[in-house]
Amino acid sequence: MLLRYPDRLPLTPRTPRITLGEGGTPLIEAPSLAAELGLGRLLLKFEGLNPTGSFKDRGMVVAVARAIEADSQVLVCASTGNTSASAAAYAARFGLRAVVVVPAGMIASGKLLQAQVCGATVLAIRGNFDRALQVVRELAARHSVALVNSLNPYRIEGQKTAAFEIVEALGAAPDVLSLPVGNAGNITAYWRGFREEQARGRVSALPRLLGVQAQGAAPIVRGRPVARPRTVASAIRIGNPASWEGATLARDESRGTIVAATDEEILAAQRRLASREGVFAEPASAAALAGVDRAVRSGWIAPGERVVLVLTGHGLKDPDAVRDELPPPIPVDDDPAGIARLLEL
Ligand code: AN7
Repeated sequence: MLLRYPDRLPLTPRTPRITLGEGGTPLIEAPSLAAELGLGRLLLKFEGLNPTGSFKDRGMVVAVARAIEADSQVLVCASTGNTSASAAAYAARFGLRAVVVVPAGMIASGKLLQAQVCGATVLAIRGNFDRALQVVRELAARHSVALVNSLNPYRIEGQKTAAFEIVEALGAAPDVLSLPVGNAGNITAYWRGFREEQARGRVSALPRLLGVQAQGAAPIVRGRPVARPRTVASAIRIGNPASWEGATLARDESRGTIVAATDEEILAAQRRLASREGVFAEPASAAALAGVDRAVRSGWIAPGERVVLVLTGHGLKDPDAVRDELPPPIPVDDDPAGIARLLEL
């Protein structure tokens, strides 16, 4: 990504052009869901296909490159899971130490394993993500470590490249771009990316942004912080987003909206994406579809519009979120004739 967009990212001649192969994710046509929802087109920007399985790699690579350039030895972040997996991977590959602070017992099993297997120091605090973020901010203010949360401006800069890719693929911006909102860095980044495309004359019309929070963790929808955020979508279990202002600016300038989806709607959307389109995204990502479903029903999205869903993370990161919802495998004898009868072939 640093090689692909050197003049559109905050790099200096001394910034190492590192990569784990992030970016360049596919924009996948979702014809069944488009027909069901009455949309002109529905496309899935599948960010789960980044090297650590989430969009975080786009910003992490820039933040880590600049940290290396500044001679930092230690990366620090608070995380609901994906940021820690990404920081751990880039630290492992590029010879840095990673220290990640997570809310104890609150992060998806796959994400925790990713950080551990890459050799990060994983610290679990009693308290939620918002508290973990306060802790690492204080740590970074007092010690010489590189903070790689999205408060780090290089993270947002890297993440905006996803908007460039969507414009390249479509030759225009979609009518609506839907994405989950947690700490609100990504919605801020997409808006910046689309605005930059407009400034370069690549698009005339900009998309309306549809941000989706989980009902139990919807501070922006409610207009005030949520002290004890709760949702099955652990990635976006955030009560006081760091980029709150960026999100409301993106919403208002794009004539967009930020809505809440219930856990039930999120899990149903996750199953629907997988069973109709074969794309397995984590619950937070599926919130983007739950939001579109609501917006279609309320009339905020008109029939025939062209919509892009940002699927921010891979479903395999969080098997526990779906396991209980699924029927178990059917036990059978190793007998082809019996199996054929069972299947009514
Ligand atoms: C899959 O990893 O905050 O609104 O610490 O992992 O930019 O925060 C993750 C957030 C959406 C929300 N989807 O993005 C973290 C973390 C997935 C995520 C979000 C996250 P932001």
